[in-house]
Amino acid sequence: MSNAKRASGASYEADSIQVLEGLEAVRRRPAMYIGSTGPRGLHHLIWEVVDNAVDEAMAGSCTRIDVTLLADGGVRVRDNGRGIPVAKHKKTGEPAVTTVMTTLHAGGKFDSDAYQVSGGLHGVGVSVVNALSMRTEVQVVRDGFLWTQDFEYGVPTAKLKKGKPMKRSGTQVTFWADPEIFEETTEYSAKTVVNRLREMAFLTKGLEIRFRDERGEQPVEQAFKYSGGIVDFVKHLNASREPIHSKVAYFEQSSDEGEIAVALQWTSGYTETILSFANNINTHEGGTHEEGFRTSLTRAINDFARSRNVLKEKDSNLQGEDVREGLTAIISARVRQPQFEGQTKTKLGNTEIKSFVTRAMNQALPEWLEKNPGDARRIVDKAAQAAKARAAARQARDLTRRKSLLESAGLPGKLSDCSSKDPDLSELFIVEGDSAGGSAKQARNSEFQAILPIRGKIINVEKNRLARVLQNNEIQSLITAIGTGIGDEMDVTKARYKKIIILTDADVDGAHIRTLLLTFFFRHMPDVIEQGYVYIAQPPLYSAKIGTKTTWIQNDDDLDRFKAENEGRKINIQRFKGLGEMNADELWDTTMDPDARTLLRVELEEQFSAEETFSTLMGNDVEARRLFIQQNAKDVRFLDA
Ligand code: 0RA
Repeated sequence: MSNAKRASGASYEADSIQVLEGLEAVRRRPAMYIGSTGPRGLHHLIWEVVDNAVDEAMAGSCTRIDVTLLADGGVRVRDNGRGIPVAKHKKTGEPAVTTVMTTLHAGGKFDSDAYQVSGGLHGVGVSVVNALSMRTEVQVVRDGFLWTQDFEYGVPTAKLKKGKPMKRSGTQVTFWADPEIFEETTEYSAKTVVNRLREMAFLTKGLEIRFRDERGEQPVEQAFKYSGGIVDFVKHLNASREPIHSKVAYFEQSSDEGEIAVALQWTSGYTETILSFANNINTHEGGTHEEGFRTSLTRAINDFARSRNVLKEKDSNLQGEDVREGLTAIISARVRQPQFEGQTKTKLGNTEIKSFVTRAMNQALPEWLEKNPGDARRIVDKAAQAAKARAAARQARDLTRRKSLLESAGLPGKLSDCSSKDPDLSELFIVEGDSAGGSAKQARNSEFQAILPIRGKIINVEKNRLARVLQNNEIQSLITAIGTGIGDEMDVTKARYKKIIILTDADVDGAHIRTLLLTFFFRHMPDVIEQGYVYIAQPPLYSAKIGTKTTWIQNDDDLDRFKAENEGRKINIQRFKGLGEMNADELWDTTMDPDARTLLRVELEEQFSAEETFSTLMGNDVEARRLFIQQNAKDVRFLDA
């Protein structure tokens, strides 16, 4: 049923055609507003309302948020903020709350000073939640009274009602997602909600967020409140680790560009856990705030190491990865007009933020190191050890490489292996199609890059028994080439490559093959994903030629930018349809050269259980599938920075 049709039955105010058009647009293309209509999009409804409440907290007007999953499938979000204004809205002549609930993009605050989330999928406004719900009830306490209004499919069923006198203020939004939009499921995952609420509480110091799940036999409750904010976040992440200094380092600074807060603590382990956020959005793909932080950190630790003679004059600098070994850090930036870029719009693009963060950290980090010389010494010693270990590992690898050069029997015929036998250095490109495989083979650096062409669609491991799967030639080659074995017997330390790179065309078929491969890895070689060995190559979509100079362009946004930058010049733009259209040199320059390429690392998201994710992935929803692949990929360009 169309929105307009529903409105004629449900609305007292079907005259507001503009409203209907806005809501109709949301209902027609929900994925444009909330990313997908799968589980991720469904949960997005909750985030949208909670984000608004958290904005109130950041404005200093809200101390508590309650999120309840109701037994009947609805969600209630209540806050003690200022309450959505109820006075007449100048433009629409109706109560502001009605406008906020029914007008696209009017959902945000009216003041422009706030650090609002724009771009990305957040910040689209509560009207989107309303439009995609079969029913919504809003209660506002403001100006001394309770105010209520109900909606169906985004359309008011009656005017805003003034209720009894009430003190204080706040907003309560209760909504029931429309199962005709969320066809796959309207069931929320408590785990997903709890994780996000906890994260929000960490990021908003002092804010109390309570969760209640009333869907089971017994209600389940959890409350989050962290007076230490991101310092507590770091402690939480390090709870099962062994810190090498007791106090979490914390820095914050604000300026015209925005605000930055960083908390960090090193542990005796080897993993690096750096989580970054911009306006409370997890910037999985990193960006300028993270870059600025990394640059400063490497520099500060090196400077300190030199000043204390841990590094002698002849020693080369500690590398970023040495410095970050065992580090747990949270970077939280607030930016007035955030630009979210990247495959999943989770990469902060504001260039002014990089220099702002670098400036702030270049001052704060050395100060902290000087003030805490004992801690600083342990940190620097650890980094120096990491650097030594790195050098020693390389030597050991070189030895084994020479030894095992002779032992390459039993490998699949289609594999063009690399000469290196050192997994740390070796890369396996799994390439779609024989012709692209041929180009890749020509293009590669055969020292460390192996090529395995995959022909056609590989078998769907979700839909076939293992025995059958194992008869498949492509799968056999894959298993032998990688060397870990599969299932219970898999031994990830036997991996012959620590980069397994999927290189497929940037079209639907390519995406499908990539999905099949990822599913195979997930089901039968989960450790290679967990270890972070699996990557997705990023061949360019366009080449742009000005005179004799060719620029490779990854996506439409970049293309627009390039056009704008070169206005007035004659540009010859070519869109690649597939890998086959690129010659070997082009493939090397754009996609395979470690110095120039961008790889996306595939990571399983913690928020959704893996089972859930893969059922989405292998369902029929192509949109949701594409989202998984992109959203679980991490831009690894900066890992080496
Ligand atoms: C518009 C303006 C103001 C607040 C809000 C909307 C608001 C929206 C939501 C959604 C959930 N909880 C909310 N709380 C507030 C600013 C109000 C003012 O300036 O007084």
